Amino acid sequence: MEMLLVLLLLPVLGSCSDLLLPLDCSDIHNQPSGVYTIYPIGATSAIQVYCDMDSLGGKWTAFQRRTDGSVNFYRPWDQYRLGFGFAAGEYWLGLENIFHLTQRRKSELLIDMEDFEGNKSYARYSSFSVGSESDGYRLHLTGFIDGGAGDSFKLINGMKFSTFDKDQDTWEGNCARSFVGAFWYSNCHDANPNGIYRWGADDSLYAVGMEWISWKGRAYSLKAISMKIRPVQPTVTPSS
Ligand SMILES: [Ca+2]
Repeated sequence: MEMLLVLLLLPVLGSCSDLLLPLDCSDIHNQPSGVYTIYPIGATSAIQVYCDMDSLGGKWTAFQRRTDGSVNFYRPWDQYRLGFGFAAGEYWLGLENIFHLTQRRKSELLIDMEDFEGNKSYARYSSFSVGSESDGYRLHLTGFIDGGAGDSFKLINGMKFSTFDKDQDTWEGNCARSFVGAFWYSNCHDANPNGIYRWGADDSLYAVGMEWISWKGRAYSLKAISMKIRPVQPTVTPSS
């Protein structure tokens, strides 16, 4: 009888587990930092991401991660739209995924960074979202909270995303091409997280490195930087 009950319940249990697919890292409970599979756009959208379960309470979904210069970030629009790299190393999650994640859940943003002397710092914003592709993946960012790095994202609120082959910045030139990256450039930047990976202090080419100027200036390329989001009010899973 018990066996029969279990068999009868199996289809129900199966459909329940579909509903519990993690949308982002905040749906993954009591696990260490590392690579997990999330489903930002439903059951057929499985994608691997790095979840930071340690910083400031954890549950952060990294959508950008630079650690060692192993992945080339100077890429065209289509690749920034869909994502590239490796969740265990360096990657960009893709603008379409970031759009869906931040539309479905009101999110905050954390930018963690590290220099080559082992110093760490961060900046945090209490509200972060990205618009649709038809609006150029326009960024909405407010509520700066200083973690020692200062605010180098002052210029990016309201900007559209630009790559070397899609100039949507507010400068007469092409910021992505001139500063060898891809970002929500304005006229052009105070931070270049997707710029060239260089090894610390280097002023040979102006502002092309992975900079965060309010912490290390324009002639210093960071050792590591990561941009992460978390729902402002994490979804509470009803206990059974
Ligand atoms: Ca331009």
